Amino acid sequence: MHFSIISIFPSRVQAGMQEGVISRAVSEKLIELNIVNLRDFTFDRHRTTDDRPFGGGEGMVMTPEPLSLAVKDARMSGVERERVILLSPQGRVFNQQVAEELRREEHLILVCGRYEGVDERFREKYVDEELSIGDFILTGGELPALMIIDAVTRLIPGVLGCSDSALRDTFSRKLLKHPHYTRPRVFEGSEVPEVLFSGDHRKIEEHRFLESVKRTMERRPDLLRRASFSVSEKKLLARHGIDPDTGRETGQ
Ligand code: 4HQ
Repeated sequence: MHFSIISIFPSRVQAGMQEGVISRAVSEKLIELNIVNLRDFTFDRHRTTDDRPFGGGEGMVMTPEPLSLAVKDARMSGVERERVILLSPQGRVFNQQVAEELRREEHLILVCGRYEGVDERFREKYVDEELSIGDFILTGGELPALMIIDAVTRLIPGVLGCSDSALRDTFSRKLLKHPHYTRPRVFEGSEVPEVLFSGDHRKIEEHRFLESVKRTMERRPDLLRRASFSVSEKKLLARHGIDPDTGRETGQ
């Protein structure tokens, strides 16, 4: 899979992917990254990428010409599934489902805006989709682009060590993860739950499942309403006095 990132801060984008899982995915040729310096597509002495807004008002707007030239330059011949994504708080909110959808593309061109945003005509003519990573305002689209590359890359087969660990993750099953424990067995007076030493794998799985449901109920009840449980999971929840729909203790 190919990723192109268009930015006026190419070194910051580079720095954000220099170690860990993503850089390994690059060296193992599971993904290819192409960082495009937007200033390479300016022709004035100051290499300008922004200008004052028509109609007046605060802030600067990114001019459409360099952005359009950078997108045309990033395009690859022979690639059919290509998507130009603009990072912006006005976009569809990115989540695990969107990450899975993007994984099916061959080439993502991620456009990182700065200032107040980009000229509307660039958006209309070149952008396939706007994505937001959440309801807050950042200084630029570079971190959102890195987050999207990270979330999509770990879904590519071979990127994570354990082949199916991406599938068991928190959001593919719409439940939060159970608590994790490792050594030491006692930390500042707190012990690891006894059941985890029982060697009874069925009991351990049941314990973890119940902890997941309880956490989800406490922290993200919105997720629980969308979770679906198997017959045996429902029975287990009922045995522990938990309503499978609300996660609440039934008191029975
Ligand atoms: N910005 N999700 C403004 C974001 C953002 C977000 C990126 C700030 C674009 C022009 N991007 N620039 N939230 O806050 O993606």
